[in-house]
Amino acid sequence: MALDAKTLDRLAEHLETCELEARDTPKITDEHPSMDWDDAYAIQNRILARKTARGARPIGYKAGLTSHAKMKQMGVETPVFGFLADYFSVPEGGTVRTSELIHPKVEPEIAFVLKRALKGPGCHIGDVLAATDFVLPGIEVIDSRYRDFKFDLKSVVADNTSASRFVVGGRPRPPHEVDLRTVGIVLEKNGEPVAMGAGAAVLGHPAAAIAMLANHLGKSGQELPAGSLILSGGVTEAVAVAAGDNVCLRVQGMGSVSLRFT
Ligand code: 0L1
Ligand code: MG
Repeated sequence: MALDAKTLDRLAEHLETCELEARDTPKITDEHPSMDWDDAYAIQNRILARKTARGARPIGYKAGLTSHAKMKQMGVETPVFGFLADYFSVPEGGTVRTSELIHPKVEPEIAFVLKRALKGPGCHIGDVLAATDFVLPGIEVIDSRYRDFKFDLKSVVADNTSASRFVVGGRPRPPHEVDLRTVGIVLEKNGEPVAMGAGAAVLGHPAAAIAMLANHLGKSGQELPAGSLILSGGVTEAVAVAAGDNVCLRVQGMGSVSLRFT
């Protein structure tokens, strides 16, 4: 690690305050260019610890930058991982207040819910499918705390991979009833299709993102617990939203899920 504990604490407090007060900031590597990957995940873990100390509950994980469309949009090449806290969750058809966010964008995703714990290393797509209870449509609302979404990967990891809100719903299906590679998705904004794709856009198979996450956590002796909800990453590039927008994600054979922004 390149940063000391005091600096990690200070950066976690800074980024979480930006989240809670909907304020943007320059990317943190501008001031700490030597920050390494362990520092970045240590800051993210400190943000989680701050939230749980105030009574928030971790309910799952997310993989980000798992599709070529997203990687190209952000000019990066590696997936990243973050956590989901209970207050990120919005009810199906529910409302997101844009006054609580900086510059939200939405991503169409396939969500997984596990019936058994998953632990890496060596976790593969087959393990993921065997441990999955059901898959369902999800819309992630990302809201990077970095000014104009200008960041590098380590800064993004420290900022909990831009996680802010999400909704899941539609028609949950056991994973063996759906071909997650060919499943089609359409994201609509205000009734117009704005992005479309197929599950294979996520690392060839969305379950591959979950396997990568399990292997990543396995490096530090952690597992994905049974019951975890995991967002596998945007199938398409992210779409900017503003107050007044209605967003709906339709996933072939899995119904639809929607959100509105006020
Ligand atoms: O979920 C995601 O793919 C977001 C990863 C973080 C980068 C961004 O803010 O787009
Ligand atoms: Mg995402």
